[in-house]
Amino acid sequence: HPEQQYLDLMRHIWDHGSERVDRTGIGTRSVFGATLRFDLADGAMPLLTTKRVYWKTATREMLWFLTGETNIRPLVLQGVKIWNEWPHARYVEETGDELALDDFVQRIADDEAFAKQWGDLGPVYGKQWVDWPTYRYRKDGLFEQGEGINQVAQVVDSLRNNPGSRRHIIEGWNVAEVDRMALPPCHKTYQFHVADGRLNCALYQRSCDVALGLPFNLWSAALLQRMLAQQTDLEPGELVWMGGDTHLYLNHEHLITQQLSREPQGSPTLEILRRPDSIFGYRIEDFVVHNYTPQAPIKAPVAV
Ligand code: DHF
Ligand code: TMP
Repeated sequence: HPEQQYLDLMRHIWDHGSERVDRTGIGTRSVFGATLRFDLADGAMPLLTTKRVYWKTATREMLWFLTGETNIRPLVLQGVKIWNEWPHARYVEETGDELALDDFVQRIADDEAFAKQWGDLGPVYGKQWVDWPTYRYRKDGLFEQGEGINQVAQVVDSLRNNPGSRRHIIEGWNVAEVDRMALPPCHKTYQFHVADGRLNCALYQRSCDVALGLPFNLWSAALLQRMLAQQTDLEPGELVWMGGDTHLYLNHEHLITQQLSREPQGSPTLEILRRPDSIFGYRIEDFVVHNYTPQAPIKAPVAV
């Protein structure tokens, strides 16, 4: 079963990873460099069955990236909670107001001006993907802002018009702006590749929370690949995931023990019900998952 790769990676890190102190203070066991491969033929998706993965949440996040949005408010209004901790931490730190997370999130939902001031993550994925900033010199020697670059639109264009290219890349790591991001991009580089009428995708993830982040990241990468394949009339090919610092947090032991005691079951597939006019035209209702009968969810705290 393809999911066995994930479970083997988890077991390997837990048994043999180097224990190290990390930014969050929780501590991790970590290996450097890991690869997973998934064949997306016939609708197959890397959706874990050994615990329930909230693929609709991950899908909403992906659609939010594609809008170029970096404020959590649209996610909050859809009930998506996965980015709430980071603006909340910044709010508490900068104001000294010990507002509880739930109250902070409620205020983001209710108060647009508050959300504008405190809900933004900085120029993260969405911004870099569809509006990478450019600058140009004016005649008088001063800089002015040029037009933003839509990397996603450019990749659709290059896949259609120059499929043999080795430059189909979407990059999140804007060196000049990383210090203004709430979290510098983890899934930082996507490269696409066309061979034999199939669209392959490689994702390089510089830092990977294997228990909480990776199940989402695998789904999302495959989803993006499927949408791009549909838009460019290619068959979905292989997803190659590569991790840099690939780790398990020490406070995830209960999740790890429980998940490693389970066996993968069934092969979920994704159906896309409609073909929108553009890569930016997808809606949550367009996606249906078949054959997904996961085992119970396993909750674990996210390291902030
Ligand atoms: N920080 C850390 N330490 N790990 C992450 O995975 C992570 N991911 C981020 C931002 N910062 C991060 C964005 N993605 C969850 C999943 C993905 C995600 C953030 C959080 C998460 O908590 N998942 C839970 C609950 C899902 C839900 O409530 O919908 C899970 O059980 O999958
Ligand atoms: P770092 O910036 O210090 O590497 O911390 C980021 C943490 O978030 C790290 O544990 C990796 C994790 N992460 C994922 O695994 N996937 C994601 O998509 C995101 C945003 C974060």
